[in-house]
Amino acid sequence: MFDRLSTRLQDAFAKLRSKGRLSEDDVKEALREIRRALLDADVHHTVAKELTERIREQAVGQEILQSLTAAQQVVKIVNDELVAVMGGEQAKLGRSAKPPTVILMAGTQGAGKTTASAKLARYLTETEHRRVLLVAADVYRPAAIQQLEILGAQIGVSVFSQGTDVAPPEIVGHALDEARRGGYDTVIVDTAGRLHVDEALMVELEQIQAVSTPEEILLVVDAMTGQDAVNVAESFHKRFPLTGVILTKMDSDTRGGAALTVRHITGCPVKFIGTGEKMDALEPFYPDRLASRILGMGDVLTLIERAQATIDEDEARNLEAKLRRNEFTLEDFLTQLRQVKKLGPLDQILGMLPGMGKLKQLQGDAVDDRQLKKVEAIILSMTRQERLQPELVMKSSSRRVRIASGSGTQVRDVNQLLKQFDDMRKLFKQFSGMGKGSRKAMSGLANSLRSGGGGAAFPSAGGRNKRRR
Ligand SMILES: Nc1nc2c(ncn2[C@@H]2O[C@H](COP(=O)(O)OP(=O)(O)OP(=O)(O)O)[C@@H](O)[C@H]2O)c(=O)[nH]1
Ligand SMILES: [Mg+2]
Repeated sequence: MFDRLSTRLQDAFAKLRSKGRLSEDDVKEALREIRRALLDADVHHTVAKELTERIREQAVGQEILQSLTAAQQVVKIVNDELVAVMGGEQAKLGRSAKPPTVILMAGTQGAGKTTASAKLARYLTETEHRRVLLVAADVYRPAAIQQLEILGAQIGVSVFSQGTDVAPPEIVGHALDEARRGGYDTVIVDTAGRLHVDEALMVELEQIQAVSTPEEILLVVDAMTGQDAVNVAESFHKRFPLTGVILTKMDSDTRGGAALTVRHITGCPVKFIGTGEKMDALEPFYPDRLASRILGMGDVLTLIERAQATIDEDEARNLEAKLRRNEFTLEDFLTQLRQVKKLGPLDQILGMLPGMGKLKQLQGDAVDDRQLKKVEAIILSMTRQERLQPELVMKSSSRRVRIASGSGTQVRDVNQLLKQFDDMRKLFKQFSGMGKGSRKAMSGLANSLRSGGGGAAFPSAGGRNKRRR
């Protein structure tokens, strides 16, 4: 997400920083680079122009140019402007005074409506303890209802459906009755997608709106389609009073333009982003955190929240105690590794740490699932005694040969794992403090990742310095 934009902006800032006191020309040149980087990230040209213009107005003032921290101040201005263009504050979902709160999901074909409906149901259930009823109102695409039912079952949320013979507005009416009867406080309506924003779709959405007076009408758009996503949002919003946008597929190779532009062009806030196919891959959209990710300042807050949600605190505390007593074994190592994996793909995690952008590119695929399996295989090929006392393996080459052949790996993989086990002890020591939300632990983690070469702590399949893509 935003890799290229991020790299280019940071390069522009690095150039500024190297100059000490800045001249007006230095700033202008940096602005040209910033503007080019934005356009290249598929940011709408009027937005790129306005953004750089506003930055220029603030940055070329005499006070800044004469100050010794000019470059830093320019970065701060860019940061603030990025936050502003993305809408400033995080936009929360409303709740109607008279329950149930209805959330209507709309969008073009394949944008990710059904997936986002289910993810949102899960999110609201888990974070706000809402009682959610999902409604299958796509009666056109074969298997659309079944898709929602499968997802609902997966996340433990009820799905209301009436087959394909009842008209969607009627289904929604019945679903509301059901919600009132069943004590559901939130109803999420998954609707059909159309190829284009066409009249039939709009009429149907209007009918659904009339029977359900939704609190939220969320447009789901595919971030990968860049400017198209923005155009879809614009034409939708002209015709229909959207209350928010969900940008999906932010995990794929999107250049980020849509995230930076939608709000400014449509006036409609982005409320969530989808970052993967799994049900937990939905994040509230925080302009400030995203700006800070783009500028390479990390997003420690999101990482901490994710850690709190996924890391088992008791387990973490237990491991932390073991570390303190120096009783950390390869078995614990494996447990920890599995916990870290739960946080998400490593490159995503690294992207949230300050200053990790560059390292991330080097380490991109150092820790994929294959790697985890390899480490698991090696550790599981050891005897329990060996796992508890890695020194036994370190001292004996015959043990290492046996373990390598038992796990289908090379002796050097085993060596590498052992050699790096010590680094990991330090790393995980800081990591396990994270469950309590300590920022200090996070910066410690960032440091040890940096000094220890980050994902290099894991054995790498095809050479550690291989670049991704
Ligand atoms: N990588 C990634 N894939 C996603 C994301 N959201 C949805 N998808 C995938 O996109 C595809 C389409 O998603 P759906 O939820 O079926 O889209 P839809 O808008 O309901 O599609 P129609 O009902 O046919 O209009 C599926 O394969 C999803 O797994 C996301 O955030 N990241
Ligand atoms: Mg669908």
